Amino acid sequence: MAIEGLNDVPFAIQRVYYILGSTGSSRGFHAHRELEQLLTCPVGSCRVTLDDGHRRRDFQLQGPDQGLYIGPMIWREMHDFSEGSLLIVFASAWHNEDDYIRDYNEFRKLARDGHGH
Ligand code: T46
Repeated sequence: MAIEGLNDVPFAIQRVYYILGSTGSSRGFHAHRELEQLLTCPVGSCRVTLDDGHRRRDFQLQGPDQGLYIGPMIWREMHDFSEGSLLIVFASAWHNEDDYIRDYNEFRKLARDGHGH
């Protein structure tokens, strides 16, 4: 699998990390103010819930031909990892805790007021 920044994804890739999934674990539960990411689950599967402050939608990720782009100010949760699954994430910036919004009520207010950035 090959991913090219500014070609396959609409941003320059500055960081890559992966999450090894195990049954029963959930991750995420936050939004990013500015970060852009592409998620792909080339091995196994997981379900990603996205929320823009107005509505929620679930995406099932399974296989290397699927990628999920997540722009700024989107709440994300990852659920239902299959045992031994591999979620690879390509990100537009280095890790920065200041970019996180970890409180859902704060996120929803900012998103609805359009003041996230
Ligand atoms: C996201 C979803 C899809 C680092 O030090 N460097 C890193 O690059 C990352 C990703 C994390 N960390 C540390 C920060 C925390 O102490 O690892 C710990 C767990 O991070 P976080 O709570 O962000 O983990 P996840 O798995 O809930 O979320 C991750 C990404 O961090 C996040 O940006 O959108 O995957």
